[in-house]
Amino acid sequence: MHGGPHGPAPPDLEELGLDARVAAAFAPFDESGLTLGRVCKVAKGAHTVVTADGEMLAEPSVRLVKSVDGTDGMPAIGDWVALRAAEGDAQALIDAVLSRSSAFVRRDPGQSAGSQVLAANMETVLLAHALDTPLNARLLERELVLAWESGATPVVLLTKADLSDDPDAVAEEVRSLAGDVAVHVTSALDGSGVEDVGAYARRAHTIAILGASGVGKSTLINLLVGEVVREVGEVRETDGKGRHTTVDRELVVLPGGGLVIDTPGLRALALWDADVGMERAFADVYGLALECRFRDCGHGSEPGCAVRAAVEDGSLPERRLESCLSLERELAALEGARRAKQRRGAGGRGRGRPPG
Ligand SMILES: Nc1nc2c(ncn2[C@@H]2O[C@H](COP(=O)(O)OP(=O)(O)OP(=O)(O)O)[C@@H](O)[C@H]2O)c(=O)[nH]1
Ligand SMILES: [Mg+2]
Ligand SMILES: [Zn+2]
Repeated sequence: MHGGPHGPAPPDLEELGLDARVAAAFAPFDESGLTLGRVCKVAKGAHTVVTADGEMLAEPSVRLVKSVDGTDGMPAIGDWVALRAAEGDAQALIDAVLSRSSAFVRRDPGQSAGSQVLAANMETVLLAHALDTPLNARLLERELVLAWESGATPVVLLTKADLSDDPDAVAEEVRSLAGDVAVHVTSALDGSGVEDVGAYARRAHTIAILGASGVGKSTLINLLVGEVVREVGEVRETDGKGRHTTVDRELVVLPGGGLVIDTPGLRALALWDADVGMERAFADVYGLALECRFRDCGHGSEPGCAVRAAVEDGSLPERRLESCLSLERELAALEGARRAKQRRGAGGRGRGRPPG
């Protein structure tokens, strides 16, 4: 983590977001003599945790690894954790991950039916898209679903305004699929819009910036801090694939006292649990579905389908319905994969829940 310009004062955990909720979650661990800390860096699987005594390297304890089911119980950037102090040269051990106020979770690309927390305990999730390429609306829709599901408030950032002829047109396009989510247009070249983004990182509040590689996440963080604390990519022709500059996750302290999480560029964003997120992100579709004659209407050829009627009269873009149905199918497939995994777990090694 990068501190302010005033040298190594002992960290004030309240400045880092410690509040009554976290304190209450930590209380039982406090009684067992554990130390409270916040994960401020995750690099190649190594965790750095900031405590009232300063920063230290820490690794998940065997107890934690054994007790969590899947990866989303493992410590992620922004997590509050209970630490067991190191003995000798050993690293401190993370014994528990405290319950999260919010978490941006995707399906783990490396695991068939596991999940992965990309950032935790933030008030705002900034979804960054660059204006030098056409808007990837399908990706933005996914991001919005998971951002709403996270429990934090989504905000859309359109970066590189200097490379676009008509940022307003793209902002309009975003509004058409993001509902009443705030949209901000920024340019690192002249700094426009940056202050508005910084306003989300009020003292002790955490914001997380997510988006594809090369959209300018780290550049924006450097502008917010006022100095280069995060490496940024070279200027290059866009090849559509992006070259990943940021490979670690870091919680950066801003001069005004807020916190911002920088993450590596997203390559894939498969859905994880997202019922709440779907209802928020597709409130237009679900609102119409309430008027369908059949409660289980699939919005196909059923009679009395209010959603189809809205597509036909032009009030609901067909593309929007297609996105919603396709994400619903993805969630159904995920549910199937999870059930299959549970069955495998329940057989063979006998770790499943007892019957009944
Ligand atoms: N013209 C222009 N270039 C920008 C702007 N913001 C960022 N860039 C450039 O875009 C490139 C990528 O910026 P980064 O900040 O490294 O992007 P990132 O989103 O952090 O990328 P990853 O770390 O790979 O995920 C760099 O060359 C930046 O200088 C902007 O507003 N305008
Ligand atoms: Mg970066
Ligand atoms: Zn219907």
